[in-house]
Amino acid sequence: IVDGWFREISSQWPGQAMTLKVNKILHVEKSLYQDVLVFESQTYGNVLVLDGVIQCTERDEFSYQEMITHLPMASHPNPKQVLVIGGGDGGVVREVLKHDTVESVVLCDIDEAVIRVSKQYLPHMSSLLADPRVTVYIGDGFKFLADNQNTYDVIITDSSDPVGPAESLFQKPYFQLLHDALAPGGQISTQCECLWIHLPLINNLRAMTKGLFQVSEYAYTTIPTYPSGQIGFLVCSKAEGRNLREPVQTVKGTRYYNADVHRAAFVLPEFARSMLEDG
Ligand code: AAT
Repeated sequence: IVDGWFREISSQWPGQAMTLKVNKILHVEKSLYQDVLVFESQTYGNVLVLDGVIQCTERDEFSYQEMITHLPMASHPNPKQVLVIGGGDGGVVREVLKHDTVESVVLCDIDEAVIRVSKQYLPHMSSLLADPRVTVYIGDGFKFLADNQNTYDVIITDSSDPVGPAESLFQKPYFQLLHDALAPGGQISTQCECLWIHLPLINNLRAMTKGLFQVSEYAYTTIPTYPSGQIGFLVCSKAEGRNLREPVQTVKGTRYYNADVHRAAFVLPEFARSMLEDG
């Protein structure tokens, strides 16, 4: 933080950085896994930062949390058992519980500090972690999956970037574990970075998941406080011929997501479409 401004400088997005005006620093901590910072910003509400990277702000989190959740949930015929890897702020769990079909949600985040500070400073995201349908587990998502097979209808990987504790969550063995942890007909979504900055990474993951799943698609959303104002998701299904682009569930109470936004999220600009679709 320099002169009252937080700057998100990282070699993951060379030569550019989001900057937010800080009103007040609320929490600073070195957890077992990462540097944790929470500050009150001038115009984006409270902001959670891990290892110098913005994870969410109260003003725009709904775009990301709704889209990473409802793209796989609303295109599944009957999602009952749901697993969230990462997502310790609770925002994705809040969105999962908007589906009446859901019987249980397990959240597995590696870092108890994220859950603890989110309960204190991000109540609009974390409050449903106390819902009786929710089980919170602290541990590595990779290890958790290895112990749970053939179980979940939907698995959402709401992870930080592939530098630090989430590195293994962007590699083939992890996607194999995701595949094996799904019940028949199950599907996944994963945080999958930005078309403007990480196209080669996205292309590799897309090609790899096409070999593992029956269907693999890339979709994206707009969000001011993630690098370049955009972030995408890999959405994959174990069900042959499943049309991930078409919602079959209605979702109420959203602010970004609706059925047309769902369909549009899979329509890619030509520079990305030609690379990801034509190979
Ligand atoms: N909900 C939006 C914010 C996130 S949270 C990312 C979470 O992933 C963090 O709480 C972190 O503790 C958790 N995490 C990291 N590695 C692991 C792991 N191996 N197993 C389980 N949880 C993990 C995403 C922000 C995206 C940022 C885009 N630039």
